[in-house]
Amino acid sequence: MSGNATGAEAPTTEALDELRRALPTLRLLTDAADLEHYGRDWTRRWTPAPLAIALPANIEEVQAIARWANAHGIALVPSGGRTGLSGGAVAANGELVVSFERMNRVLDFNPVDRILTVQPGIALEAVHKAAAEHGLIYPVDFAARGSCSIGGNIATNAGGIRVIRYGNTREWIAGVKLVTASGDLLELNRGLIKNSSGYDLRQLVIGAEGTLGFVVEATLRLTDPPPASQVMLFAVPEMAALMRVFAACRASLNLSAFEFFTDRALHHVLAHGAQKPFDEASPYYVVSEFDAADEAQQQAALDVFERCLNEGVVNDGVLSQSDAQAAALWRLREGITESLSSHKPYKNDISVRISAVPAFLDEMSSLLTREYPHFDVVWFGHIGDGNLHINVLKPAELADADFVAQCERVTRLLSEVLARHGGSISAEHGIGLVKKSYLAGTRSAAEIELMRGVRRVFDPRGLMNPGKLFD
Ligand code: 2HG
Ligand code: ZN
Repeated sequence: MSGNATGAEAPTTEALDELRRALPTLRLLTDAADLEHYGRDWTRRWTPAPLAIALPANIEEVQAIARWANAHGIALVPSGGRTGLSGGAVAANGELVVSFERMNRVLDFNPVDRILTVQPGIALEAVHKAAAEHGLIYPVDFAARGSCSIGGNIATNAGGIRVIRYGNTREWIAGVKLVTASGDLLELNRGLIKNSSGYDLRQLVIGAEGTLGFVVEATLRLTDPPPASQVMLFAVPEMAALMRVFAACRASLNLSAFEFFTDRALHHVLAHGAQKPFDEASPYYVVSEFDAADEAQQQAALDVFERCLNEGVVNDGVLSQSDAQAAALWRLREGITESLSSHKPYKNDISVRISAVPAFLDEMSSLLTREYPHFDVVWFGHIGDGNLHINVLKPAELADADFVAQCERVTRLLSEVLARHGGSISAEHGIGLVKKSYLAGTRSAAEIELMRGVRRVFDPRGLMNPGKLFD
């Protein structure tokens, strides 16, 4: 199509040329393959169509990009590892993608403050390694650790498999530097432990999905490594037993993870090469990890297992005897997402309070059985935090759009059940494009109006990741 046909192409081409002139060292990509690669995350519902991809090397370049975008009214989409599952990093409307891929270094470690300062494009796993070099840990962890970036973790307040002990990302962010829509640089909290000086803008930015500005540096709190641990896999005979096993584990063990999955999840992960844990199938499984540094703690785990067996809330169990065995048990849980990806799953990521889990599970399970009689529905997740993942697999013969439409109808019903149980439509993946039409089931109209107001103050023209979270 020629530039004259819509009248829209020429101004953006000129604007890009101006950006090139203003920042001659800025890396800019415009090849079709790059636009496609950087224009989307792990969701596959939208066709990427960004204007171009900028790969800044430093904060000054990000500031200059924001000023340029403001001058030309061009929207910006931040991009980290693009492992997001809510469309938060999708660029489908001629936006400039700002990839933090080149800003991926550790900048500083302070042993007295026990903080690590990093650039936003660093992978979570690289943060783990950097912390380990100093004999410490950054405790937020999940399966996408090798590819996801800290910037993305902050944008979604990522949770993962250790929340039960350590909390979500926001607990570990001691400070962020933020480039705002106007190109200003804010230093939020500066690593302080105590700072009672008004609104905590750092916390506002965490979980804002890039809509209040882009994080260009983060200061992460580190902590001591945990004692030696063991992993136990339980086979659980019925849904109602899951939270009874949790109560038994929590009462006697120092838990660092309590995760569950169903037989359908196990089926897919085994088909993907994992090792079968039990001869007999059970409808539910739990992976728990707990401190097992001495004989007393190890014995406590065996006692819990025995009690659960006697009470009939578990059928069977495996206790890891080595790191390799622990890793094999974890693979059964952590390999689920990958094992499902070829089935184009429709995903829910929902939460309720721990105390509400049993009643919510009952209602949710009747809803899903009734509404999805013919689909393969896979449940798993962080049940010890009240966070469940539901993946509905697309039958091969069904068109993508029809499948999504059917699942959206059920999500609306699910959102009503969640509202009745005081839950959230997004526990840890963010709202992005995927869940914005359900936000009103989780947040009140007054809250959403205030959020919009905050957004207007930070970004009056709505150029920072527009269309994500809300319109
Ligand atoms: C997990 O807990 C991730 O494994 C991904 O949050 C969940 O694929 C999903 O639905
Ligand atoms: Zn998860």
